[in-house]
Amino acid sequence: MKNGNLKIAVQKSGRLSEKSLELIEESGIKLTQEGKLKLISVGQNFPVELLFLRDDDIPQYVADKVADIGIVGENEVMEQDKPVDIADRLGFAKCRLSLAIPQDIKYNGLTFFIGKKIATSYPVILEKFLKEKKINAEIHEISGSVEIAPSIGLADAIFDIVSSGSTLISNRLKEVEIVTRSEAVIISNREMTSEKKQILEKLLFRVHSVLNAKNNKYILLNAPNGNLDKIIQLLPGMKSPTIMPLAEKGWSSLHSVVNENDFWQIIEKLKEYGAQGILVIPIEKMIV
Ligand code: PRT
Ligand code: ZN
Repeated sequence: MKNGNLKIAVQKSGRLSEKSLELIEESGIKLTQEGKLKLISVGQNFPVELLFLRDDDIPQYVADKVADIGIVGENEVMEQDKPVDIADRLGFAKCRLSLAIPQDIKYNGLTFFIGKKIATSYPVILEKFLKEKKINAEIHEISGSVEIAPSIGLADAIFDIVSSGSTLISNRLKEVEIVTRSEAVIISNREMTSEKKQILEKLLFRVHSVLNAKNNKYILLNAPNGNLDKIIQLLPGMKSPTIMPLAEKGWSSLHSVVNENDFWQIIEKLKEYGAQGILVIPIEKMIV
């Protein structure tokens, strides 16, 4: 183990673990062990070392330089408020932190919460929000199963992570206010050596090319020459689309890159403009 390795804290087991390791591996980094059973894993072809920890501990460990960077939910970063920087947003483990109340109780705005008891595992985020909104409520901190608090008479409302919303529904609760949103982020220590900063930059470059590739698709199609102009407008690509004449007169083959978000809309238009033989191919890496 070299001292100069960039130490990356990742969640040992939980919602972030698999995607965190996948991202590192897709960035071309080969790790020594099948991570999960071990406490540490080392990059064989890139100077990193992975530390497997509980997600709650990651912001503190990064602030204390036990790890140089970490992959963690933004909610933990906000809650713990440690002196770390957010180096990148990763687009997975997306969720929201919301206030919810029993389904059968009428809700008419934030003033509902005045004088009420709210159960949560995120007291810091909630307190900040209530203060900002000048709502005086009682925060009851509990560490797990927050969603059952109203039904057992422990609280009038809850403040918790919501993703699909099914946990709320099965506990007869309704989401009434979205306080903030969260996704997995890379956090970094604020006093890294220039050597480590360089490794981080290289890593972030790779991570971007993986994330860009996930968000884009390579598209090939045949188009009637009469509509090429309109189709080019639709498919700007990375610079502009590649166009090659087909053996069949009056037709061209066109290659480009499209963003996942606009994908179906673009396909519908392409069909309208007479495109045929449309092939869509995943991209493994995308360097922009
Ligand atoms: O053991 P360790 O402390 O490491 O893990 P943990 O149990 O504290 O965390 P884990 O693995 O459950 O979650 C890690 C991170 O994933 C969180 O900090 C969030 O950033 C993110 N995340 C994304 C979620 C969810 N979605 C999520 N749905 N974390 C928790 N949930 C829970 C939520 O608490 C609620 O009980 O799922 C339930 C709601 O889900 P829906 O789909 O029913 O709405
Ligand atoms: Zn945790």
